[in-house]
Parts: sequence; C-alpha cells; structure tokens
Amino acid sequence: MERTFIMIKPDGVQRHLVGEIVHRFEVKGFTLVGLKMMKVSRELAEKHYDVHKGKPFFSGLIDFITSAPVIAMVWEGENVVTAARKIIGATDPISADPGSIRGDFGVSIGRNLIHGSDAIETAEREIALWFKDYEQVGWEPVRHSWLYE
Ligand code: IDP
Ligand code: MG
Repeated sequence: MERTFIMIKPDGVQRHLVGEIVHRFEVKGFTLVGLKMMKVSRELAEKHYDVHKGKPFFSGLIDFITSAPVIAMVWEGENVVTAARKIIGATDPISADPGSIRGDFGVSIGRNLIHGSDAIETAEREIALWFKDYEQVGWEPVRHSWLYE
C-alpha cells in the first residue's frame, strides 16, 4: 500500500491546528502509520528541503521549520501521495482552493501550515529521512472493506 510523508509545520502547531489537520486525513479514509512531534535540526531541515537550496526563500524556510516543533507523520492508502497534495492545496494559500488545508487556514506562502510529498519517489526518500522502520506501524483498519471495493 502506498505511503506518504506529511509534516504539520511550526505555524500549524502554534495555531493549534494539529487535531483539525490530522482529522482531515482520517475522515478522508487514510491510515496513520507513523506520528511524532519533534523540534527539527537545521541539518534535517536542510536535507529535507535540499531541492530548494540556493533559492531566495531557502534560509528563511530553514529558520521557520526549525523555529518551533513540527508533527511528522506517515499516512497510508491507495493513491495517498496524490490525494494528500489535494487535501493540502496549492503552495500559496491565496491560490489554494477553499476546502483544502492551506485554502482554509492560510494567507501566506511562507506560512502554509503543512508539507506533503509531491511524488511516490519523493515520499520514499522523505519517509526514510524522517522515520526509522520501527517508528512505522502497519495495521489493518476494520473499516477497510467499507472504503475500498
Ligand atoms: P510545496 O510545499 O507545495 O511542495 P515547494 O515549491 O516544494 O511547495 O516549496 C517548499 C516550501 O517552501 C513551501 O511549502 C513554502 O513553505 C516554501 N516556499 C516556497 N516558495 C516560497 C516563496 O516564494 N516564499 C517563501 N516561502 C516559499
Ligand atoms: Mg515541495
């Protein structure tokens, strides 16, 4: 089953949106298989955002991600990578559709609340970067046959 890496950024934690955000993935039908709260080191933040190194917003982004705790998660389900990006919404919250997390709760690209892997290969890289194998707990939700034909 497909897995993706989701992180509630420091603004989501500071704005007390953790429950609201976790709820959206749960009610959609995805399964939580890993979750931890952590203060991110600059080393991990820079590895995670490696593709953006050299861009003008990079150092501000690293300062922001390391400024307060985050919630790191792994979610599982069919097509969860693509679906999670839709639940999250466009990068700039002003362009993000209402109904998405960024569309409902954000107003600024530098405070867009949540990260989600953008492709299956990215998800594999990010999950390996953030989670040890034993921190991921595979389990069989009883609702499975009511979600999937
Ligand atoms: P994504 O989070 O929707 O995948 P990316 O383009 O991968 O968006 O950018 C990573 C993160 O970098 C964004 O979520 C946002 O926090 C930050 N970011 C991207 N572009 C800008 C910008 O122009 N100004 C400030 N922060 C930005
Ligand atoms: Mg991205």
